[in-house]
Amino acid sequence: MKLTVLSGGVGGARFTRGLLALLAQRLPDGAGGTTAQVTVIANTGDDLWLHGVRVCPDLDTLMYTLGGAVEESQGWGRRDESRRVSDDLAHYGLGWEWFTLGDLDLATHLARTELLRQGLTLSAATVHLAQRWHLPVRLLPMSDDAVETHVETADGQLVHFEEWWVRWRASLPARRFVQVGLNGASPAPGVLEAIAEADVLVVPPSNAVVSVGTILAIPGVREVVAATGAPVVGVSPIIAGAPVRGMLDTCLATIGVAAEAAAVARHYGRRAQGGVLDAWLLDTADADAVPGLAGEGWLVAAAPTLMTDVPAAAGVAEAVLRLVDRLP
Ligand code: FO1
Repeated sequence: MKLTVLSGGVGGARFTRGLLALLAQRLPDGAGGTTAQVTVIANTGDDLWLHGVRVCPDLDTLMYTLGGAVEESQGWGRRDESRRVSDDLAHYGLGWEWFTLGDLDLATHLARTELLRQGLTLSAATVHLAQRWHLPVRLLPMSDDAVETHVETADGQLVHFEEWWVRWRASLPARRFVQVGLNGASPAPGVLEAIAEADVLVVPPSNAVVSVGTILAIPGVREVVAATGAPVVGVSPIIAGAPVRGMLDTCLATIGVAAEAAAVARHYGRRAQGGVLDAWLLDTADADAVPGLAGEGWLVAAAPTLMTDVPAAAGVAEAVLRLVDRLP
């Protein structure tokens, strides 16, 4: 069984970790894992250069989470982290106090940058880094070309998404999101095949605008999602009118979409109507939206979707597979 997940950072990583736990029960490989093949296509629009190294927040969150090294209280970064290097860099007046690299995290960025400078693509560098973590998934960047999400602020300035998100906590009024480099970008090797040849394609509760939205914006990706033989199931990133973490509501408002589970479904759209989804899973807190969506032709279900721990995330994955079973 081949499953493909389009993922941003924390939400997609936690969902995928739950999916793997469920698959290990349902399709065990006898060694605690699963015979199912899971491919994760990661958003790289948050990537940035800092201190001369290439930082890939979503790839790293996925790698650390699925590799068992993530700082669970944050959902990103390494466990048992220290900050000796970034503290000392500050004495040189370099870097930002609002976005710092831990010492262990820095090893990842140094390794990635070394591999890139040897001429490896981001995909090849990611394969190399992932081997150390014995990842139970194939981890693909959405593209080997640099695509960076920026925010156009009210005064027409472009601010890198990470600055807008981390430094300003999305408080700078945003006119729109701009994926710098998008037009010349191609899907990374294996991305289109992973979508076209999947038995199940999942859009997890990642940021629908700047994470999943950016992956779908890579030339050629949306068309393959629309055409894949795989059922495409989405999980709402909004619960009871609010994002579980971060400022997705502000991102949605920027593109004129309400911070409601049903509104995000409609934003993605049903494939029968030129959208990208076949089914939508929302939280029990939003069960009142089910009849309306069903009346529009959606296959929709309500289930607990808060991924507080791995069993809870496995429950979300189970609800997704139950929706897959209900598709014609
Ligand atoms: N988030 C923060 O709120 N503060 C930070 O200093 C910070 C540093 C950082 C370094 C590397 C990295 O991969 C992620 C980091 N993040 C930090 C998290 C980052 O903002 C999130 O992973 C992205 O928002 C995901 O899109």
